[in-house]
Amino acid sequence: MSEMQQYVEDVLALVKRRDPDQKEFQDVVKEVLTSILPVLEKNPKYKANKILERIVEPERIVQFRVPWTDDKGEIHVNRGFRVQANSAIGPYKGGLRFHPSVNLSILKFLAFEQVFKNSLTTLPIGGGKGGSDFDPKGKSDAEVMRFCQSFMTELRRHIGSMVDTPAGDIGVGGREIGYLFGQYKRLQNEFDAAVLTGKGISYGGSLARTEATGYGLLYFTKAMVEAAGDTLQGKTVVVSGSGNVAIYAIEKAQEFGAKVVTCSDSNGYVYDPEGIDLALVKQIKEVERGRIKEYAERRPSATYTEGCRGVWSVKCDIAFPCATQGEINLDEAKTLIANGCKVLAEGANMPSTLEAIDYYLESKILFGPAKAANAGGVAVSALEMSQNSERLHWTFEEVDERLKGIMNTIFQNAKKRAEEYGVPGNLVAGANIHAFLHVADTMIAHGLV
Ligand code: NDP
Ligand code: 2IT
Repeated sequence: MSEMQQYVEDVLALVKRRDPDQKEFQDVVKEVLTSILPVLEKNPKYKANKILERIVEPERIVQFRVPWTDDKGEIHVNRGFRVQANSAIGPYKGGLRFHPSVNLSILKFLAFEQVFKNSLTTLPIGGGKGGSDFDPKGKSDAEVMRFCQSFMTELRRHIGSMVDTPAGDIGVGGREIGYLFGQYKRLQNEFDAAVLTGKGISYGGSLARTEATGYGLLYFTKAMVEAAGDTLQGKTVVVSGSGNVAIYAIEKAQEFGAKVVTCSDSNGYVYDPEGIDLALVKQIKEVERGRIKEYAERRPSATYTEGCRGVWSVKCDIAFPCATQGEINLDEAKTLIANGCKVLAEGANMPSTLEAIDYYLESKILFGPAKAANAGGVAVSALEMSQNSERLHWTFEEVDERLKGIMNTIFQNAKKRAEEYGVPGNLVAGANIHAFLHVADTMIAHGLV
């Protein structure tokens, strides 16, 4: 084992020893650190500056109590968190997740991933993530509002447009951002627009932010597929999830001439051989906040299957996991590829297990890893902050053009780095290396802080 291999092993062991129960965090650290080995070998300064030990340790973690009352007057107490992972290249930036599964391991993994993703956007944003184990499902608007107000009453001490700027993620969309912003503004007595992104257009939100992650995923995939001499036209596509990312991934895939035949939620998936009727999905998920099962009840060509993981058994050319972490394991990756899937790009964060990723790489399919492929959302969040600073609104077309440019740049940079470091086609390594160099060199420039 080389000195640098040993260094990586030692840091992975340290992470495990410090937080033995944080499986998601350990996995993401392993993915990144093992893939940047060629950089460490070439540049001993990263080891000399203890960059790995520093980068795996969030700069700050806040955990707090979130008490709120439901519509019957009953009191509930949730946990709130903000993980401020790295501010080398800009204020902490990253979403808030409201989901019963939320814990420190998941938020540390998301915050760590965000540091590298944000670096790839080329925009000046550090990395963070936060959220709560609150479950918005089945709650009234008034309950969600009271929860958001209580959550922000504490969170506001730790954020600000020059400090940390949260946005949405699972369970946090326009409604939640509105309530959070209203409470922040009231408590601070300050209209600090860029403190949150994903805002409504009427109070400083950016056009195309709602669409950005899904559209960006497709811009990235288009660049990747075209670089390999193919197109998206006529391809059969499997999508998981039916939330913000999934909906706008489906929209752009259809615009590019692909046929999307599935979408899902945590209960099950729908298969529609005629192609997903996106207006119906939007009606059910965005307007009615219903379940995807209802799609099959209203659409004669579609069938519904209980259990969301079955979606990976549907034959396709291209797969876009857009629901959550760990949704594709090795067996599911094998099924996808055995059925002819040749392109997989991640809309969700860490949807594939480490073993599944290794299998994609071995199989030489075109693989767009999450931090590169889904960076469009946070990129447009940063553009929202730019517009807030200017006190101006850009047109949808202007934001969308910039998003396209950013996604193309991310693809090109990852591709070039993979070639430069002797692993051509491996965009996992390419993206991690490109992102790491930017963050690590800046950390060194700042001295030991
Ligand atoms: P939404 O809350 O809008 O939608 C989430 C979707 O994923 C829903 O269909 C949900 O189904 C499903 N889902 C959530 N948790 C699980 C689970 N444990 N098992 C199965 N399905 C699940 O979230 P987003 O669309 O915003 O986020 C989806 C993914 O994309 C996440 O990994 C997020 O981190 C990532 N992402 C989001 C960005 C954004 O800008 N919003 C940017 C980059 C990445 P159900 O309704 O049943 O819970
Ligand atoms: O995972 C992500 O990149 C997001 N949820 C978006 C974060 C943001 O700040 O827009």
